[in-house]
Order: sequence, then C-alpha cells, then structure tokens
Amino acid sequence: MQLLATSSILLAFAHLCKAHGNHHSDESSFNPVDFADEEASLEDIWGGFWPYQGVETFAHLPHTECLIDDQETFDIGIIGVPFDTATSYRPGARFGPSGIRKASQRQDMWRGFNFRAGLNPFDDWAKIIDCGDIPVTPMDNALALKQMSAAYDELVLKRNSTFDYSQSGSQKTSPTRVPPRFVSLGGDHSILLPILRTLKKAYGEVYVVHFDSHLDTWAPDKYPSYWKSEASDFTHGSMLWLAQQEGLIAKNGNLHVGLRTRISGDSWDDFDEDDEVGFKRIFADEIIDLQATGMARKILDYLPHDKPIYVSVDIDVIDPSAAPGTGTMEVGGFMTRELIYMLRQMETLNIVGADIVEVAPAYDPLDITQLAGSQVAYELITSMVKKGPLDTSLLADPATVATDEVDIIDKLINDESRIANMRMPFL
Ligand SMILES: *[C@@H]1O[C@H](CO)[C@@H](O)[C@H](O)[C@H]1NC(C)=O
Ligand SMILES: [Mn+2]
Repeated sequence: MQLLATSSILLAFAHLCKAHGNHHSDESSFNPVDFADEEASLEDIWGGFWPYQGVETFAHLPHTECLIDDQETFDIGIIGVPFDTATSYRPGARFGPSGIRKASQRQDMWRGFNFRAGLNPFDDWAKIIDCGDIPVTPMDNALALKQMSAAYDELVLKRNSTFDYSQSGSQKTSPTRVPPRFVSLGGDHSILLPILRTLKKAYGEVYVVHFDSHLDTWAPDKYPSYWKSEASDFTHGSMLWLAQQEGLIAKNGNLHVGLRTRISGDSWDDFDEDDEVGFKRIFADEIIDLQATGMARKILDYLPHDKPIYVSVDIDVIDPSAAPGTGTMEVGGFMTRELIYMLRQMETLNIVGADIVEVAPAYDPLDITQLAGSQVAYELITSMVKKGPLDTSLLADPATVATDEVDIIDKLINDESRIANMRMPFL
C-alpha cells in the first residue's frame, strides 16, 4: 500500500493542479496533501500503510471468516489451524498461524512481485484472502479431529472460486462449483489427516509431496504405550499412515523430501513400512551430490504432472540453524534458500492444496523460523497462481467418490488384538 499512498498523493497533486489550473506553482510552498480535496476518497487518504501497521492478516490480505461467511467466493484461502496437542515432543505450533502471519507483514500486494516466478501472486487472476483460523479445541483430540474434518469439508466442499469457467475455452468442463484452494498454516503435522479426508471427496486420491525430516508414516503402535484411546492413535507422526489406511492418498507415488531422522529399532523396518504406505524417499544428504537443481529434477521426474498434488511442508525440513522454532529438530537439513528453490521448481504441478506446519514461535524469539514459514507460504501461493485456475478435470466425479467414510481410528480402537501384537517399548 505504500505505492497506493504515493499514488494517492500524486492524485491529490493532480487534483490540486487541476483546481488551480497552474502546473508551475511555487514548489517550496506546495503542500502535496490537500485535505480539502473533495475528489480524494477516504481510501485515498487513509488506505496506505507501512508494513508494521494494521491488523496482522497474512500478507495484509483481506480477512473473511470463511467458515461463517458462506457467500464469500475466493480462489486461494489462507487458513490457520492452531492445534498442537498431537505433538510427540515439544508443543507450541498452536501459535504457528499467528507467528507466520506476523512474520509475513513485509509481504503485500504493493511489494509482492515474485521475480523468481515473474508474477505478483497477490495482484494476478486469483482472489486470495485470509480466512482466519479454525477454532479447534486443545482439550480433546478426538473432538479436535472431528472439528478440523468438518471445517475442511465446509471450506473446500461448500465454497466457490471466483474464476468464470464458462468463459474459458481451455477448461474441459464447466462445473457449477469449483472449490477454492487452501494454504494451511499449522498447527502440528496431524492437521494433514483432516485436510486429506476432505480432498479425497473433492479430487479422489491425491499425491502427497512431504517435505520433512521425519517419515510421519509410522503406525500408531510405533509409539509404544500400553495405554490407548481413540484419540491417542492420531499423532503428528502417524497421520500419513492413517491417511493410507483410510484410502485418502495414492497407493504409490507419494514422496518424502529431506528425510534424516533416526528410525526405529535395529533394522530398516520403518522404511519397509513406509514403502507400504506408498512413499518414495529422498534424503536430505542427497543434496550434497545433486545440488538443489538435481533435487528438484528428481522430484519433478517422480511426481505425475496430470494428477492432483498436495504439498505439505514441515518447517523442520530446514536445518535447525535456520529454523529452530519447531517441535522436533533434526540437524543436517536444507538451507532455506535450497527449500525455496525446490518449491519454485514445482510450479508446473497441479497443486490442489498445501500447508506449512510445525512452526512453534516460542522457541524462536528472533522470528527466523516464522519468516521462513511465511516465505514458504508465499512460494506455494505463487505456484498455485502461476499454474492458473484449477484444472477442473482434476475434480473427482462425485458419483465415483465413496460416500461411506472410513474412520480408521474408530476401527483401530476396537481391534482387541492390538495390545497382544504390540512392540515392546524401545525408548
Ligand atoms: C460458482 O461461480 C461461478 C462463476 O462465478 C458461477 O457461474 C456459479 O454459478 C457459482 N456456483 C455456485 C454453486 O454458486
Ligand atoms: Mn512432520
């Protein structure tokens, strides 16, 4: 808005000159702000601001409570998910959305041109808004999962995008309603399960690209405890396993990027199980030989270009030296520059949704992590805008999407053989 402020002043100048019919008045006495200018709107006069001013929406985007306002149409929504009680180590990602929004304040429409992509995502074809937060409970994870699942159903399945498909010859079909896309601000990584539940209904099975230092495909029993409940299976390390059990993601062809955590026990068992969940693994160390360019090529070679892709970015994929504000740090990760480069190369994919999760601002009073998180969101938004309006051929035919939802957590908790089969604690 700085530019707007400047242009308002120029406009005021122009009006002033017009009124007095004199383009060469004494400049030393010229006051460029004419408060008596009747043609200046209040928006002209008061609409400008500096980055640190105003209420902190993501990138100063307009704010709508999208869960409540069912008439709002938009193409990309930013949605905060302040939930962190499925965390296995340090909590704090419930403050991720507010931390990322705060760190995003130097992004705005007027200084938003992404030169790496050659466009300004905030000033292009897409209407982008900040949808606020999902009001998720910190007191009961089973209830929280229900809330988040219902919220994404509301946001994705019951809102409409603004792009007029009937005017677009390039689109194969012209459905009556095209879901907006979302960039979610976590929250711990468990929020991916409710997101994928909803996306299955909109697109069928999606292909997940998972930037993370951890697998997050662990079966709930890999967190050994005699004590189990419906809610305790739902964690930020088991959500991808649960998603595959529920049939939400591609059977094969999903991808991890940036892995480097230790794995369980004294064998490759976790990787074998990861194979079964349908993931290929690209390790953090591979960047030493491949460079970021080779990493990006490997990612693009592996993923289908004609299928719906979901991009999930755990901030812990970045090295802790550059992103300490997270729950489960692992040394030896990417530089922020390398991650940005890889994300930029993915703009050719059909990204139907994305998130940046596990930002826990309390561990990073310098806001470096939150800043990285806000840049990740900006790059993901840029990629969605650059690819263009959603390709409607990606949408699932509602007739082919199973309506009987499988709630794997309900099933698991009723499986009495589990405790007998459970591994001994290795911690
Ligand atoms: C969604 O938006 C499109 C384009 O503006 C419009 O043609 C269509 O009627 C809308 N659908 C619904 C269900 O509101
Ligand atoms: Mn994770």
